[in-house]
Amino acid sequence: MPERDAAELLRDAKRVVVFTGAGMSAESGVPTFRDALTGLWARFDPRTLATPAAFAADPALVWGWYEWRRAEVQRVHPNAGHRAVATIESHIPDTVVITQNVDDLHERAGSSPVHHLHGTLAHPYCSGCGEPYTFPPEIPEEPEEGRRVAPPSCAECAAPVRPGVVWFGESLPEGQWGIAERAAQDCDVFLCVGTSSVVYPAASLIEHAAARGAVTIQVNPNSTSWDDRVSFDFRAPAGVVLPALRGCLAGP
Ligand code: BV8
Ligand code: ZN
Repeated sequence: MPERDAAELLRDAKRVVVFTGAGMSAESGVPTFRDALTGLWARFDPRTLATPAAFAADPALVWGWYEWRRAEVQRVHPNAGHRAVATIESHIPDTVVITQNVDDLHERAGSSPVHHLHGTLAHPYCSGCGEPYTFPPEIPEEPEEGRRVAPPSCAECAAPVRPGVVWFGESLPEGQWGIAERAAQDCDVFLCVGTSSVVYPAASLIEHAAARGAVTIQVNPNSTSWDDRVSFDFRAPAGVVLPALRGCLAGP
């Protein structure tokens, strides 16, 4: 039974990487990058909106999009998949959680630290001088269809504050990328959950792990370019497979 074999390998692993993408948060109600945008952003491709050029061209449109996503993330909750990751971490101390997601659902499920390769919605900063910006405490009220929201101005230099995420064409946070690359090269088991594996350099991590002979486990209800290259390919939602794997960890 593949789950048991994969779980046995997971249970005997010393160093584990859990690498996640938008699919990890799908069962919490956070749309993936595959899901068409709605409302004000329906006519945009997220890959064009998540760029410095889009922010320069129309800061209120882009800031409004991120405020809408931030409000949504604060409305939803971690799912069974997020919770299973946190439990796997408690069973296997040398587990490194690496995500492409800008939400804080892994942290809210108890995972720590979580290495965000593409930044987070929680840490905006000034687009001019880089000064960190602290959001007011209240949860943003964003209309379902979204709206333009002028970004706040930096207290230091008055330049517009930008979302604390990595946009296309921008380099990844060096520290986080270094940790991720080393972990992928050193792991025994690489769990790849809810990602289409198309955005680089993040998508190269599984290549590092596979090249080093790690056991690679894909969890995705849909096909990706890794289907016939991984050790185990679980074609099902994260919220189903990860609790099953965690369940096997407890041992007979
Ligand atoms: C850079 C933050 C250069 C913002 C994001 C090599 C080859 C080709 C292109 C490139 C290359 N190297 C660089 C590029 C360009 C580009 C890139 O990769 N383009 C792609 C599109 C071809 N990369 C970059 O621009 C990167 N920067 O290279 O800089 C540089 C170098 C030096 C100096 C200066 C510059 C930066 C990329 C980061 C961009 N920011 N996010 C924001 O969120 O708004 S990327 C963003 O999109 C996400 O973070 C994520 O990474 C990606 C979406 O992918 P996924 O997470 O996989 O989600 P997706 O929706 O695609 O798929 C969801 C999956 O889940 C599906 O497979 C689905 O089946 C599955 N699923 C659904 N439900 C479930 C599920 N799975 C499990 N359970 C379920 N229930
Ligand atoms: Zn500034």
